[in-house]
Amino acid sequence: MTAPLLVTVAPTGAETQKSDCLALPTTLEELVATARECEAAGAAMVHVHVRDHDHAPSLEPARLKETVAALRDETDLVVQLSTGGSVHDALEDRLRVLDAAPDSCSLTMGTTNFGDDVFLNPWPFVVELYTEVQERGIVPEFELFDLGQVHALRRLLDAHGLPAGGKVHVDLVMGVPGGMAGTTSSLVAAVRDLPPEVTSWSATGIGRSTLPVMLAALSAGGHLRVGMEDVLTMSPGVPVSSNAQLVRRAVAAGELAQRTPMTPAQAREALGVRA
Ligand code: KMH
Ligand code: ZN
Repeated sequence: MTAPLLVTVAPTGAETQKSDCLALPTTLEELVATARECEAAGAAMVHVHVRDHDHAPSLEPARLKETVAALRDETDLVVQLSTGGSVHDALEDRLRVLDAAPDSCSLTMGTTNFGDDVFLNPWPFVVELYTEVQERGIVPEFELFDLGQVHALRRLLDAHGLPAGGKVHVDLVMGVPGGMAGTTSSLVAAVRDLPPEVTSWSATGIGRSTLPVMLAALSAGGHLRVGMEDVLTMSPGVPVSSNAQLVRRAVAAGELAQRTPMTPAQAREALGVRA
């Protein structure tokens, strides 16, 4: 086996209704159980969106803190909170996510059409979020939904320097209706133009682009994000039964590419997350 493979699981997201998918982990108990199963299956990081008692997306500070604490108690996973929230969340609520002091947080590099909605990330918000994470020692994962955001990352790093921990990790989120296509050619174009400061990158393909993006990322030496935030079927008409099923498939694909899953400790080191 050669280069270790970071597998991140995004178990819940903010755009799928529990009523449309009962296997979606929306309670704290379900989330923790999922995280434990995914860790056992080879995930090293969890990308977290929380839900309220009605299973609706929530950025309530106490709920976020409780979730970070529970995931730290019950797993060794690197805990990454979403600052993207849902397409309906206010920017100030998304900034307040940092008060829950996760190991890592997502940080999207620009505004993207998101189906019929808009995922809003104006430049001043991106800069404010980045400045805050630098000050608080939270390691960002730069989420790139579009090729223009590759260049926005270059602009950010040029103007504001490196994140805490000195590493720069990127996740290409591909195949969102409104963003870059989930294809090998888009992945190659994005990876080719990543700024030189980037130390690691992963990719995830939404919906039917999941497998093409996974295979393209592995062949290009990247890492993987998988999970029910991004895809709800294993193949056309076959629903995903659990997040661990998706992690197991990613680990198996990694093994074919002679990549061993990173442990959470290896992931901390690779991402510059403090122990
Ligand atoms: N729910 C999407 C609009 C992130 O977590 O940072 C945004 C999202 C990205 O999921
Ligand atoms: Zn997310």
